[in-house]
Amino acid sequence: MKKPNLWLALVVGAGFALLLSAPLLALLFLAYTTTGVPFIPFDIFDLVSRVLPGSVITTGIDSMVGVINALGLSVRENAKLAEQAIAVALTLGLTLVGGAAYFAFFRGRRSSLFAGLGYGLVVGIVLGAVSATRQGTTLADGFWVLGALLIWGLGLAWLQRRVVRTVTPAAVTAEPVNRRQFIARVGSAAALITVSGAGVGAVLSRRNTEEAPPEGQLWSANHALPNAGAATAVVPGTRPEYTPLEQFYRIDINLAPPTIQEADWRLRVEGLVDTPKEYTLSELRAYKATDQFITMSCISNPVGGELISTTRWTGVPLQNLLSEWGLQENASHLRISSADGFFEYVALDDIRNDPRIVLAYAWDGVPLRIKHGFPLRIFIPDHYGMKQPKWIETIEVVSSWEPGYWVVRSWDREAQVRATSVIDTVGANMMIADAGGGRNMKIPVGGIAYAGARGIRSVEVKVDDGDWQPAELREPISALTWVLWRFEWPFESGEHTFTVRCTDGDGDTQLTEQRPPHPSGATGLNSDRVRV
Ligand SMILES: Nc1nc2c(c(=O)[nH]1)N[C@H]1C(S)=C(S)[C@@H](COP(=O)(O)O)O[C@H]1N2
Ligand SMILES: [Mo]
Repeated sequence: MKKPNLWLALVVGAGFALLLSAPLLALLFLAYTTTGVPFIPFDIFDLVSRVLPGSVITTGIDSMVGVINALGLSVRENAKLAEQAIAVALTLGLTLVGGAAYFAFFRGRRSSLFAGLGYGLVVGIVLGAVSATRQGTTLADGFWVLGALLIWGLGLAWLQRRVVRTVTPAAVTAEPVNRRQFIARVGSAAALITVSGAGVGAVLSRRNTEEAPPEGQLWSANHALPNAGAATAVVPGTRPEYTPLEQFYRIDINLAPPTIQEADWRLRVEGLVDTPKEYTLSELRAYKATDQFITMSCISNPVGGELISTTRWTGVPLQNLLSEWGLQENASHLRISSADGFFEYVALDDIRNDPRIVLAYAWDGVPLRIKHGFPLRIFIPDHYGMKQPKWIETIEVVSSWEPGYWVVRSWDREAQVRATSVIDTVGANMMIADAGGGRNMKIPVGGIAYAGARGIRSVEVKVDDGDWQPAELREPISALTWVLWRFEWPFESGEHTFTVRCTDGDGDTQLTEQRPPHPSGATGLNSDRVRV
């Protein structure tokens, strides 16, 4: 007798794998949000993105950002979600392939339940290893994943036995249950479990990660900004000068941040020191702290992008701790490593020369949020975020520089912030009467300019092909933040293109050549075409 069609077996196998894997993933997601056990799709995704060459990842990120932008969504709010969706889709895709292969292999006969268990065991060992290799996971996490895959294999075998189109007449008659009815029943159970598990999980994860800011405790709720009396007013429509914490951009190598309990956490100092140290968070808090208003930007921020934010950081100047460690003679750098596997190198000379380099534990007067590096992160002026680890656990004193996490992946060694300026708003409906009482009306144009710790010396605006004209600079919150600017343009109706450029505190005008973020940060002019 002929075996049943191979293609049919593949399609049926993929279909049942979907009915099995979707609810299983939903339940695993629920377990992940409630108990913190690993969620396989995130681990697979994180592993894949860690082993793929930097160029592939960069292309991937760029196209994702492109799609999000094309959909008119905010990259800041949706990038992580999009990545998580990709991770789940990738995993579902893998299980479809696995199911199809299984059904194809056993086409025309019933697989035994043991075959399914064995299949689950093999895949489970591989994926369990993927989850267990991740930093901060235990052997128990590996077994959790293995267990999930054993259930998956068993389920696959059970489904295969129920629906296999057997070729022996005896088996056909021994299969009285209507196949269509069976599929309908499995399908609706799968849909129900998937929707409810994923739904509850999503609600819980939202609640877990969106630690509501203790509003009243925020520094900004009770204080005016240092530049509150600035002479130049903000043009309405400009982004907030001081970023609300929940709007602070976020970039992590992993899909989910490591959750660290303060009681278990220590900052370890080791390597080329006479006195290895361990600090608790309260010990660090006991040092004299500094408060700095800082703008931080991601090197992946496109010109005019949202991956840039400003708030007030509180922490200990790192140079004040050095004397406690007994640095050995050949010590030259610190290797700072994080709970998520991220790491970077900082030169001791930079730390000795710059009291602005801090180990920060608070933002806007409250402890760092989990997503943003709780309990400890570093700030290094004038450099992009990729040089500044969050979730710091270990400082190893070493005798040479090595490339850090993103430098290994082909991003700039120095990652010094590039000067950039952005038009946030052209106030087409905000006519201002001429100060002289004349009949000429003006339109306010506003935005930001930022050049790391170098500050901004001037901002100029060009309308269409006209000359560069100076904008007014608003006194910044601090020397480490962006500068808001304002330009009043004598109104002329029609369609116009506004372009902005800035010059940094060293007198260098921003680069005008259009370059993408990779590898050294985006350059080019920002412009805005508006009908007025
Ligand atoms: N441990 C750790 N630190 C990290 C990262 C990370 O993925 N892991 N990302 C870096 C990058 S690329 C940036 S831009 C900033 C972002 O900080 P934020 O998410 O608080 O805005 O953190 C930096 N520090
Ligand atoms: Mo970044």
